[in-house]
Amino acid sequence: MTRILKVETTPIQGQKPGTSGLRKKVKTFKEPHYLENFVQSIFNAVGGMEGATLILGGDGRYYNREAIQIILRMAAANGVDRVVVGQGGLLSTPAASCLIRKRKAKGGIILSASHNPGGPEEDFGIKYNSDNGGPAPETITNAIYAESQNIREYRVTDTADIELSEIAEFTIGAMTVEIVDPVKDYRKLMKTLFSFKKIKKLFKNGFRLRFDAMHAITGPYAQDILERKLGAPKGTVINATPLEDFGDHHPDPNPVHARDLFDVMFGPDAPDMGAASDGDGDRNIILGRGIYVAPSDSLAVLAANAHLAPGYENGLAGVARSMPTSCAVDRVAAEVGMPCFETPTGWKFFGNLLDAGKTTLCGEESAGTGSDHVREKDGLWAVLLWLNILAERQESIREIMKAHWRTYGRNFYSRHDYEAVDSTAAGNLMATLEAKLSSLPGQCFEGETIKSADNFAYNDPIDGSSSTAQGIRILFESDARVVFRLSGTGTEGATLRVYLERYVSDPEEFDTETQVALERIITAADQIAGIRSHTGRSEPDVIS
Ligand code: VG1
Ligand code: CO
Repeated sequence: MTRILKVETTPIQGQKPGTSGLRKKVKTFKEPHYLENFVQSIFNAVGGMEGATLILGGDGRYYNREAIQIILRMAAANGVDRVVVGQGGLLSTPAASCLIRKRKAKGGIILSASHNPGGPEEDFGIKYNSDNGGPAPETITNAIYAESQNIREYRVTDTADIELSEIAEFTIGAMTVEIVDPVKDYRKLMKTLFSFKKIKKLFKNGFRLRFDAMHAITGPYAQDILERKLGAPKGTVINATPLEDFGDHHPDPNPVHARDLFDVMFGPDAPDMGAASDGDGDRNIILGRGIYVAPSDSLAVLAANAHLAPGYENGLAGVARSMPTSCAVDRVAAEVGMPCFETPTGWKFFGNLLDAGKTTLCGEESAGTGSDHVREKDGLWAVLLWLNILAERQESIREIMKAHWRTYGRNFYSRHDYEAVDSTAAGNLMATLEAKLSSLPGQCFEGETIKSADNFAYNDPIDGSSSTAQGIRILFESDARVVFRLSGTGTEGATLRVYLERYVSDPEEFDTETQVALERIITAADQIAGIRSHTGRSEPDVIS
C-alpha cells in the first residue's frame, strides 16, 4: 500500500516566479518544505491534478534527481494519473514542450535554472508549463505565488525512489511513471521541419560545424541528431556530456562564458559554423568564420529565409520579438508584408500569439529563437534551421549576413549587464529614471536627441490581459534606442540590463566594430540613467 501523507507546512516568503520560473540557490531549495511548498502551490493553482498526465524532466544540474523523486511522490499523492519522465531525469526545455503537446498532458514541470551556474553552491530552478507546452502565463504564475503565500499543507507519498536510468514503467499507488527516451519525440518533430537529406549532403561535402553543448542538456540531443542522424563528423559536438556543475562553468552562450568557442571561430582554421546552447537547451548562438551573429540579427535572417526549410515553405503568418530585441526583424516583416508583434521579455508572452496562429517565428535578444513547432524557444532547432538555410543558399554565414544588411540595413546591437548590483541601488536607478521620463523628450545627450521615453506596457491582443513596467525604453530621433530593465532570473542582488541599438543604412559603416558603432548611445545611456553613480560600477560585467 502506498501511504499518502498530509504534511503541515507554513508559507515561505519570496516564492515569486520570475521571467522563467522560480530560481534560487540550491541551499534554499534544500530548506525544509521549500520545494514541496512550491510544487503543491503549482498543483493547487492549476485546479488540482486528479487524473492528469504530467511531463517531468530537467537539465541534469545538481539536485535534479532528488527533486524529481520528491515531485513524483507528490504527484502520486495529488492524484496524477501518469508522469512521463525523461530517462535519467533529463529533458531539455523544448523537448519537454514537445512532449506536453504530443502527450496532450495537463502540463509539465521543468527543473532548470537555465543559463545560471549549477552545483551545491549554485542555482536551481523549477518552472511550470501549461497544456499548450509553453511557460505558464502570468495569470497562472500569479496564482502559484498566491497559493505559495497561503499554503498550510502538502501531500506526498512515502514510497521509495524510482529508478530513472532505464526506459521502463513503474507505479506509485494508482499513478504510472513512464521513463522515456528524452530525444526520440523531439528528433521526430525536427524531421518534419527540416530537410535532413540536404543537411546530410552539406556535411558530406565537408561543411564543418562546432557545436558547444557547454556540458549541459543539449549534448545528447545534438550528438543524436547532428552526428548520428545527419552525419556530422564525430567530435562536432563538444562538451557533450551533461554535468551537475556544467564543468564549473556558466552554461550561458555569450562571449564571456562561451569564450573558447569564440576564440576558435575567430582564430586560424575556424570551421564554417559555430553554435552553442544553454543549460536547458532553449537558447542558441550562431557564429560564422570570424563573425558573431547577434541573436536579434539571427531572428531577422531566419525570418527572411525560413521558407527555404520544408516546415516553413508556405511562408510565415507573422513574427514576434521581445521589446528589447532589436528592430531588425521588423524590417523583414515590413518587406514581406507580415505582422510583427512586440511583447515583454519572457517566452510566455509569445504563447497566445502562437496558439492563435498570428505568428510563426519568435525571438529574444538573449539568444532565444523558436517557432510554432513547440511553445518554447529552441536552441537546436535554430541551429538546424540555419543549417537548412546554408544547405540551400550555399553561401557562408558572413556572406549571408552581409547580403542581409545590404537589403535591410544594419541594426547594431549590444546588451550590457551589470550583475549582482545592490538591489536598493538598482531600484533607485529605475525609480529615478521613471520619475523623469516625461521630461526627457527633446533633451539632447552626446548629440542624440530623445524622441520619446516610456515604461513599456503590453496589452495582449488575444486575451486582453495587460502587463506594465516591462522596461524603460528611450528612443532617439536618429533611429537609435536604449532600454533599461531589471532581470527576473538572477539570484544574487539585482541584474541591470542595458540594451543598446542603432540603425545604420550606409554600407560603408557595416563593418564598424559594434561597441564603436554604439559609442554615443552607450555614453548617453549613462548620462540619462546615472549607471555609474547609482551602481558604483564603471564597466558592465558582461557585454553581449
Ligand atoms: C532572461 C532573458 C530573457 C529570457 C529569460 C529566460 O531574463 O533576458 O530574454 O526569456 O532569461 O531564458 P531576465 O529577466 O534575466 O532578463 V532561459 O534560457 O533562462 O529559460
Ligand atoms: Co534557457
